[in-house]
Amino acid sequence: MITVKDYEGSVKPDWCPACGNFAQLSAIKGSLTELGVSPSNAVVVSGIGCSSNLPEFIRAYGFHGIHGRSLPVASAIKWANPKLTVIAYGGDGDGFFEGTQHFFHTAKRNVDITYIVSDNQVFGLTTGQASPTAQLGYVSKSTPEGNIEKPINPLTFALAAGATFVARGFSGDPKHLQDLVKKGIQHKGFSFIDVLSPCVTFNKTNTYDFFRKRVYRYESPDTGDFMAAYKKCEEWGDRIPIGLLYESIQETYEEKDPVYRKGPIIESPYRGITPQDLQEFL
Ligand SMILES: Cc1ncc(C[n+]2csc(CCOP(=O)(O)OP(=O)(O)O)c2C)c(N)n1
Ligand SMILES: [Mg+2]
Repeated sequence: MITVKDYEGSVKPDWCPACGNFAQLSAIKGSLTELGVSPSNAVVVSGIGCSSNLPEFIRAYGFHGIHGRSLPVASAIKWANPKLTVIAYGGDGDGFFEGTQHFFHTAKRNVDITYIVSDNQVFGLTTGQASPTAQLGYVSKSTPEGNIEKPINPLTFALAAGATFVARGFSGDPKHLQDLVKKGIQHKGFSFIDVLSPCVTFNKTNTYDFFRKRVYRYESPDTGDFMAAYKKCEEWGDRIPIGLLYESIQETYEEKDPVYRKGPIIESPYRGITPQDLQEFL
């Protein structure tokens, strides 16, 4: 039987005490355990940022890549070996700035992976500059007179791109978050979970208290209703819904791709290709 202990790594997280990333690490470990996935069948792929250091802190396969590029790597791993449970993980800067195009296209392709974003509304690792989700007026080193750019909404962005599972969690509600991560992993297709995750060091506006006053658990009466989901995802202000906001079961990229349908790379006869074969081919 798999237990959370099986996922305990020897490297301890170096995040600031009370960083929202701890709840996400715990939700990922807890979900994989609950689903009975063994660490040898789990892969966590990240980009660059405080949050993106997460693969080091979990005893599973990991790939700590380059900024904004977790999704193409995660897709390729899934395509090579579909038996693996693949989770892409990173920050709001990583996903919605440096990696925007990958986010959009991976959602559109409906690759069967789970994408979790630690959305702290800042570039944390580089000491708190305004990120694409930073609120208007947010004062930082990069915006000393306040952010003049309207923040993007990652949820409506994901919906517009064609994501088939769109959810929002909150690091201050770890049980609920773990349930969302579990559902995301179980979903067949691309699942996106944006996690409101306070950066306790640099973001003095969007704190745990800020969110606790506003966040409420929302249960959609019909998660398949796209327009209703879009409207709900736009709700932001005094009240901020968390939960599974949209889900639709559609064919995945893997199911549609004509070459892939003949079998994944792991089962390909060409796996045993020798250097001599390669020379001949060239
Ligand atoms: C291509 C590239 N551009 C910029 C950087 C510098 N950089 C490193 S981390 C980071 C911000 C990370 O922010 P986010 O993804 O939100 O993660 P957080 O640290 O907030 O968890 C930036 C801009 C980089 N490493 N590579
Ligand atoms: Mg960030």
